[in-house]
Amino acid sequence: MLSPRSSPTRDTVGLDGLWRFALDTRVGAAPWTSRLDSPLEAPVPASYNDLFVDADIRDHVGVVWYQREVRVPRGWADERVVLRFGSVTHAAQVYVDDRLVAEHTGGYTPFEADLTGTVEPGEEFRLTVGVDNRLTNETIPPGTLSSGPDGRQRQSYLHDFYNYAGIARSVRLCSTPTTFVEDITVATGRDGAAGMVDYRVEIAGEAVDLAAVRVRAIDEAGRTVAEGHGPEGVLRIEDVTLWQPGAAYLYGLVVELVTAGETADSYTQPFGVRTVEVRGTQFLINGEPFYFTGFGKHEDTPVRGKGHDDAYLVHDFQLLEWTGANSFRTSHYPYAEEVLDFADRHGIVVIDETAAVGLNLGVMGGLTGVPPTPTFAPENFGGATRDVHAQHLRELIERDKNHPSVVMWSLANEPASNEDGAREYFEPLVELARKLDPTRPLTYSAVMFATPQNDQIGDLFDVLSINRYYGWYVFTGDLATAEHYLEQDLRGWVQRFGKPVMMSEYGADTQPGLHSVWDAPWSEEYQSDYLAMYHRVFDRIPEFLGEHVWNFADFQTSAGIHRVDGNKKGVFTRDRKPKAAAFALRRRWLGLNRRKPGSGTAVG
Ligand code: BDP
Repeated sequence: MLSPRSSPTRDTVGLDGLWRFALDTRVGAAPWTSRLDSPLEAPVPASYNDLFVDADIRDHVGVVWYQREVRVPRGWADERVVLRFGSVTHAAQVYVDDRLVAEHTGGYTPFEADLTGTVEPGEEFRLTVGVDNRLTNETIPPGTLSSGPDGRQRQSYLHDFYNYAGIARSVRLCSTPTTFVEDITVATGRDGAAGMVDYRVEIAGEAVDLAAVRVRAIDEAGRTVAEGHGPEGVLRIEDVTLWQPGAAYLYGLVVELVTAGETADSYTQPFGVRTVEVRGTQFLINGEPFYFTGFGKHEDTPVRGKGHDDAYLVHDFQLLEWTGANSFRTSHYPYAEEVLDFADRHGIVVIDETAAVGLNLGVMGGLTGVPPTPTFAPENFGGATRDVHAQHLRELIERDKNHPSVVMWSLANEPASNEDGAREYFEPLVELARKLDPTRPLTYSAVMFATPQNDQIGDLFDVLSINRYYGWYVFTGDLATAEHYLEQDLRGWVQRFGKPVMMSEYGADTQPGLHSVWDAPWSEEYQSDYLAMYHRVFDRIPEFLGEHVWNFADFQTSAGIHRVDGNKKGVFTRDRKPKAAAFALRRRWLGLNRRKPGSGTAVG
């Protein structure tokens, strides 16, 4: 799915701002036939949960309504009119006046509604969106609904981050010609000093048979560097400037549809020329070994929840650069498209993760990891869950396939890969991902109950990403014992699978301002010592290809006795102030990047 962009033949109108807002429990189930009768207004983009001083809204389980009026620009006669949502968490019903025009399930991927013929240029229509935050065995991520003694629904889920909901990304009204570029796929390679650009264009609409496709690649100065004709082909860019970690360079693929000698549609797709490959135990970008330094992140800020915010985007990337991070994982769901565009432009490497977090009933078994009922049983996460997971994967790859910053897909976070049924569940998803994108390696993040001895899926993937909390959830405060078991564990993965291994999570909750001369959990010193212990182990393992600390910043969680106002494993606080560990990481990563070629961060 193409990102909305204006072009000589396309316009976009932003619909962000304040919308009328109401809980369905207060206004009923069918408000789209009229104006929402509610005094509340909610900003788009933002999660709605933390906006109001009202526990009923924060804890609401079910549907909320958003509404606003939209005027279609006068000049859009004879155009195709499309409404485009960056995301609605987790399911949406979209009404134009009293007509249902789109439904979508999956809270972190975009969707569109074609309004051509439904709305009139120059006229106003009432746009109403029902937003459903419920998670079940047939949503990704999954969750469980129950009802309390007061008769109200309760939601539980198998991940710790708070289930923020709402219209968290931008909404746009877009025009395209009636014969239009529907999709573009770009894959790049190298031939000596030249860049090879494999492209495929899909077109749709009224006059598809009459339309010819013309493409050209332009460099950052706008100069044409290669040209081609037809819906598929290979362009050759002589003396190509590669997209490199820490040194981004983007070309544009200008795609034009020509009918009767006229440009019917025009769309420019940014792309970078780079290669990605796992060879032996190395991760190669442009043929050079790449060592990941960085974090698992969250889309999480005060008040806005998971709403996209450009100010935090810019600031977070500044802090990534400051710490010497060259990469991050979009734990535990696809992030806003603006984030990936920014990573493309600034040379930060991304591991792009699906929203499949919590496919693991073992977490309910606590530290024993013994599930009360098998995770992959049909009544839990069976074929229906997998179908939704597959659909989500399709939407993710379709959205993000052209981002040079995305170097690997992560299919799930901490699934019960140690349980029977895991292989049957994951094998078809791995096949699907490879079919949809043969160019990028695959990974998943392994939970602590999945060991080198009992994991059932590691051989299906290219990189083994390991989440471990030795020294935190186990051997708390005993870093010497933690170090021993961590090393044994990581070496076990290397030995069994012979694949590259990286740490996708390691971290310790830390209260800023708490200090100790002892190995005292929650102190700033403990967080630094804990990370240093992990780094000693990583540096002893040659097959190791990267370290992503959990987490970049503190984030909000659901209520729980082991969380005090959220998860505090951030190296930065929720408002992005550094804890002591941030300085320690900076020292390590800037030094490390100097030593490891291709690791990408410019050293200041
Ligand atoms: C891991 C999860 C992550 C949690 C983390 C923690 O992957 O989402 O936030 O534990 O407990 O198991 O801090």
